[in-house]
Parts: sequence; C-alpha cells; structure tokens
Amino acid sequence: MKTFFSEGQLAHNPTHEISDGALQPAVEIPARAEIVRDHVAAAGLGPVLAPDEFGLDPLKRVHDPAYLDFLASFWTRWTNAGRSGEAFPFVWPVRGLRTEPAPDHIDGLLGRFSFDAGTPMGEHTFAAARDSANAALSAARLVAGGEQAAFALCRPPGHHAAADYYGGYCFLNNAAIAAQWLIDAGAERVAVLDVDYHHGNGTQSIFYERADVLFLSIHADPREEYPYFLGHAEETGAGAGAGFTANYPLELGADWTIWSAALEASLERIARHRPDTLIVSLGLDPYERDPISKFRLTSDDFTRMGARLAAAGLPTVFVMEGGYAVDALGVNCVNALAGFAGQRG
Ligand code: Q9C
Ligand code: ZN
Repeated sequence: MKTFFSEGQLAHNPTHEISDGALQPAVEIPARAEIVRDHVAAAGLGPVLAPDEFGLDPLKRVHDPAYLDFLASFWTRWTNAGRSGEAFPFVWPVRGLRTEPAPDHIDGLLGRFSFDAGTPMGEHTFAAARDSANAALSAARLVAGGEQAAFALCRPPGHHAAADYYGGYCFLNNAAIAAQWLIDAGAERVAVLDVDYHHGNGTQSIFYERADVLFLSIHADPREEYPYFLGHAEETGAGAGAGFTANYPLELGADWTIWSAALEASLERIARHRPDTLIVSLGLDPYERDPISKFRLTSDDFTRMGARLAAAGLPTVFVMEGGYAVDALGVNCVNALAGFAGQRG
C-alpha cells in the first residue's frame, strides 16, 4: 500500500493549546506524523510518496470561499493587528448573534470561522493543511485509478472542520475533500467511515443532506465527550440525505467487544450503500493509552480493525485523523494498515 505524506505538513507546529482551563502543551504536534512515517517505512508497507499539488479548486468544492480566504489571509491580519505567536478565538456568533456582515477585525474573524478555542493557528497552518489535503487527494486519485487501497498520512487532521469553520485541531476536511473529489471524478456513491474516538462533526455536517456520500461514525457519546454538540444516534441525515448518516455513540471505556459490534453494524450499512470507494477516517485515539481519550482498544485491536475493513472488499482510502499517544501511534497505525493488507493478500 502506498502512503502519501509531505514534509510541508510538519510546518504547522503549535506549542500550546487551551485545555482544562489552562494553556497546556499542544498534543497535535509534528512528531505524530513523523513517527507514523518512520513506522510505515520500517514496516515495509510500501513507499512513502510526496503528494501532488491539487490547488484550491478541490478545497472550494467542500469549503466556503470566505473561509478559505480567512485561512489564507490569517497570518497577515494577525500580525497587522500587532500580534505574534499562536492565535485563539474567544468570541463566537452563537444563538441570536449575526454572522453577516462578517467582521473586519481578526478577533471577530477567528470567532466567525471556528467552533472551539482549543485549536492553535500559526503562520504555516494553512500551508500545512493544504499539504495534508493534497495527501488525501493523491490517495483518492490512486484508488480511483484502480489501486485497491492507499494511505493518506494526513496531519493536521480534518474531520472536525466543517464547510466554514475550524476546530478540534482540524482546518481542512481531508476526508470530505477526498470524497467530493471522487464524486467529481465519476464515483456514484462514496462511504466515509470515521473510526476516530471523537465524532466527525465536520464531515457529517458537510454531507448531511446528501444521499451520494454515506457518513458513519463510531465515537464516544457526545453527552460525555468532545465535540459535545453533534454525534447522537438520532442524527440520521436530512432532506435528500435522510438515512445517509449513521452514528454509533459508545460509552466511555468501550473495549473491542463493544467497539467491534458498532463496526459490524457500520459495515452492514455500508454494504447496502454499495459505494464505489470507502474512505476510512482513521483516528488512532480509540487506543487504550491515548492521553485525551477513554476507549480501550489495544494495539492488536487495530490489526483486527484493518482486517475486518479489508473483508468488506471495497477500494479503500485511509485518511489519518487523531491519535495522541505519540510513542504508540506508529505501531497502531501500521497495525491497522497491515491488518488490511494482510487480509486482502
Ligand atoms: N482536555 C481529533 O482527534 N479537546 N481532535 C481536547 C482535552 C479537543 C480531537 C481537550 C479534542 C479534539 C482530530
Ligand atoms: Zn479524535
């Protein structure tokens, strides 16, 4: 299986995040990608290739142009306001407040285009996020061209980013951009299965009213866990997309027995959709020793996960999402991919 990764993705290099009432050391750091890259190479999974540059057009198919303009101009606006270092929003247009007219001041824009204060942004964030999206697009194109699977080593991650807001360490929704690219390249149906510990609120919102892209997510119950405001079982899609979203919120502490039952239910729903391609939003944070998560998957369970996904028999694009136990990230990610490759033979 080929992996796509660009060194440019390392340029987003935050030092701190706002968490638990304090500025804490950032957890979504370049070392996450480096350890996965090194383990993929050492495991002989296949080559690690530089992604191609797809430009802004595939990003515009998913994201609001005003949001992309905000990301592109953020650093200039931030430094022109006399600021330096990492930016955090602190005011949001919630119930009864207006998003239009958009503010001119960078503090207003940060709130307009975000949904949490836990996601540091810096000078190189947009460039790194674009390289991350290019990795997803390169993997999608390879699979559309006939390869049975490919791995996009995306970082920064994407699944919390919606059409016009960032958050949860995510800026561009890599999985959604890949899914839309596949549709635009001629796929009739795509399925996005999100196995990250956190609900994929961004991906869900992007495809909520569409029947061509089925979205499924196995995650910690939002009553108890971030992102708190989306990901309940009764969210099943709307309008033309009614029935094309499926959520499997699980209790904190869920282990492989509980988790794999949700995986089986997801795979049944995916089989009924008959997708041309399966995109797996591959979060490694369901891991038992993840520092910010509370599921109990073991390293061997990721091998089982990969093997079970392979048995679905679909062309598959793996897109990396979260996972913060940095020392174990390489092993867990390679286990999932090798479990898949071993099952496919
Ligand atoms: N005290 C992804 O996994 N909140 N994002 C953490 C910890 C944000 C996770 C708070 C979690 C976002 C891609
Ligand atoms: Zn996560």
